[in-house]
Amino acid sequence: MDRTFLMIKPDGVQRGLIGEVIARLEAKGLKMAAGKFEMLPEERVMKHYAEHAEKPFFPGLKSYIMSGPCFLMVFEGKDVVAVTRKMIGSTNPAEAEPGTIRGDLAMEIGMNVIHGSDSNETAKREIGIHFRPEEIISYERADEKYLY
Ligand code: RTP
Ligand code: MG
Repeated sequence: MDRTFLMIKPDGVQRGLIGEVIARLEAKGLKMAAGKFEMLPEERVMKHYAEHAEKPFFPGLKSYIMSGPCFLMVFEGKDVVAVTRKMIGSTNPAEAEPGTIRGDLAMEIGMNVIHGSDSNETAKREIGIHFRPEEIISYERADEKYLY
């Protein structure tokens, strides 16, 4: 089964949107396989955002992502990376379509509620940065036949 790494960023947590975001993902037919609430240590932020380390927005991004707790998740489902990227919407919430998480719930690029892996390869890397194998749990949901 495909997996992705999703993370509700500090603005999403502080605005009380954890439940709203998880509700959308569950209602879609995706399954949570891991979840935890924590302040990200600097070492994992540097690894997670390595591709952006030299970008001008990186210092702001780093201090924002470490400014409060995040809610980190692994979700499973058929084509879960593509499906969740579509549900999340464009990086800049001003350009994100209505109906998407960013399109409905956010206003600016620096505070766009949620992160989602952008490929299967990235997902594998990001899950490895943030979760130990034993934190990812296999279990049955009552509505398993409606999950893909
Ligand atoms: P994410 O990685 O958080 O899911 O977002 P993304 O793929 O849509 O965007 P990405 O290009 O990977 O950028 C990562 C995060 O950096 C912040 N950013 N700020 N000020 C800027 O121009 C700028 N560009 C990117 C955003 O918070 C973005 O989600
Ligand atoms: Mg990205």
